[in-house]
Amino acid sequence: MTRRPRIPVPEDFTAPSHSSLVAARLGLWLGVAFGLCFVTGVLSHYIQHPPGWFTWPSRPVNLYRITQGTHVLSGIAAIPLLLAKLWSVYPRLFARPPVRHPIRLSAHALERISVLVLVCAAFFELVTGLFNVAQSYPWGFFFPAAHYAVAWLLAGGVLLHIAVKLPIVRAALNTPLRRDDRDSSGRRAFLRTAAGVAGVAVLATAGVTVPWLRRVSPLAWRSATGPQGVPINRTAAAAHITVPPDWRLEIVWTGGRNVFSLAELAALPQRTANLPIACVEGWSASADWTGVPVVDLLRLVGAPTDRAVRISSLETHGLYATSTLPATHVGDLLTLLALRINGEELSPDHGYPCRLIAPSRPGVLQTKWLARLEVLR
Ligand SMILES: Nc1nc2c(c(=O)[nH]1)N[C@H]1C(S)=C(S)[C@@H](COP(=O)(O)O)O[C@H]1N2
Ligand SMILES: [Mo]
Repeated sequence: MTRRPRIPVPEDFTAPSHSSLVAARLGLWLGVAFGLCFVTGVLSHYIQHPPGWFTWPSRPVNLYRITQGTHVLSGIAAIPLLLAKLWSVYPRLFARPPVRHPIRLSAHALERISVLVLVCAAFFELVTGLFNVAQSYPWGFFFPAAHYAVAWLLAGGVLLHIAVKLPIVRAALNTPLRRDDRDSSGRRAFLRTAAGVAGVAVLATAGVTVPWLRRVSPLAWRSATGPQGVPINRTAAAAHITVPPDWRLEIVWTGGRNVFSLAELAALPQRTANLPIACVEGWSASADWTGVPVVDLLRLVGAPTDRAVRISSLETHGLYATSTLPATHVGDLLTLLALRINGEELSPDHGYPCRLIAPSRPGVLQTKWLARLEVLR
């Protein structure tokens, strides 16, 4: 007798990994990882594009380094957790809609569509984020804008999904996975493996930003190397920088203007501070920077010190040719017009003759090759 092949139903999948007890726990972990990733990501976006009500403190100096490190590492942890979760729940794909009941049928279809959107958005965020950490942009769209927009879609999808599944999740989380029970020990083993892989993935990446993990992190190639002890994202050659022999730093404010040569800046009282470059891509590295505090220079020329300052570089093109220094950072004595790094004159790639370095600020805003400061009204 030949058996007719039959489309499976969810009940056919009896492995412990497919239990709702497992799916709910993975969902909880994934929710924590996505939550951390979302909050730190939105923060990073607001720091770079501040709405009127938003202020970001300049202390502790490593604050942005920590929030952006958390962003990258929670995203990394989410990748194995998402794969484990999809493995756990894929038998649900074989659930048949209750065909005869039109309202239940459309509810079923809507739930399916929302899960599809959720999974696609999650993959999009994790994959584009991962490529960004690897500093590879094999696509035609502008990464930050797309990554930010899809984050909101994902957040909405996650909240809707949690709301729909809440009763199942509650019951599952209230059911302990007992050691003495065979099914439970299979479920525990699957969860332990998922958590273990997530932990290894985090350790393999954490060296990009945690100095003492650098040696165990194969992915920390970025932060471990670089001239004068700090990596370079964009070289002077790539940015087409030629420093004119009569270079001057220009300072402009309402009712005034002043210029300083490099020798004049170097003759002013200098301050040295240990501050990190914390790139949005996740790598970060600290150095001892020496230079003139922005606030000292503004005071010296008689410009206001309680306003935001527009920073322009010698670069004529490029997304990072200019940046805005918020008033909080302008007033911080550790916000430096740096002339030296780790006791040496800045190399051309690090921003010679003068670069901005401010505490708790994304790397993209630490403008190199300065030309002009403009105190905004
Ligand atoms: N003018 C200018 N400044 C810039 C950039 C740039 O492209 N142009 N890149 C920024 C980025 S993305 C980072 S992470 C830091 C890197 O600084 P470093 O090369 O000194 O390590 O510089 C920032 N300053
Ligand atoms: Mo960066």
